[in-house]
Amino acid sequence: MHSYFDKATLVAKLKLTMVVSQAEAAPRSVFELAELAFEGGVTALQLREKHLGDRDFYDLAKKLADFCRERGKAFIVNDRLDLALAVRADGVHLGQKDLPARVASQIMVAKGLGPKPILGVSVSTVMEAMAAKEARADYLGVGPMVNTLSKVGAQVVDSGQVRPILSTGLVTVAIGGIGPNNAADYWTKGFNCLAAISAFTKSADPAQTARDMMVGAPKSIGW
Ligand code: TZP
Ligand code: MG
Repeated sequence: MHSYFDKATLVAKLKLTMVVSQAEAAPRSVFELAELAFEGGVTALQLREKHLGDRDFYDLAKKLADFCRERGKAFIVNDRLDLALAVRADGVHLGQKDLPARVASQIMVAKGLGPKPILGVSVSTVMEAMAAKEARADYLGVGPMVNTLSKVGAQVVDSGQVRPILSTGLVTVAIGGIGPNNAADYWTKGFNCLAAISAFTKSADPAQTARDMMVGAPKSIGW
């Protein structure tokens, strides 16, 4: 564990994460959608914008960071360590093609940046999971668990990789094709946290979706 938080606290923070962009949230705003999802028990918001200019990204991230802080929810920025630091987000989430996690860790512990923010890394194999651990990641975003329109073309996690990935000892967040109908399966498999895009963005009642996805979640992490 390398972030400011211990494992149990990190699990509580990321327990049910809504990942979202403005386009995916439409016709709602990200703020409207987040308010509904938070009401149902979503604990964290990850902003995942792929096509915004830097200034627009910064302005949105800054507002969302304040919005989440006021509501006691974690705020994670996808892809952009610089913007995560600039808006004092709780953390950054990096993929296999983003800034290497090892480099992000070095930057984050550099003098003057305060407590190290949470570092999450997307993985789909145990090799990637081991490398993320070596690079001092705090949690693993494991997915896609099944094919999903939200990340077309991504390699689905082989079922045989799940157990060894869970054994790395890092906090695990399952993602990809997860919603109210199958969330309980992932709690049963032993993931600490779940994350989703379309389950929330396409829901007529995101608060109820969040409640439904929490059914079967373990009360404690058993560490
Ligand atoms: N990383 C792995 S799968 C995925 C991301 C960002 C997309 C998840 O979207 P959905 O709609 O919850 O399947
Ligand atoms: Mg990325």
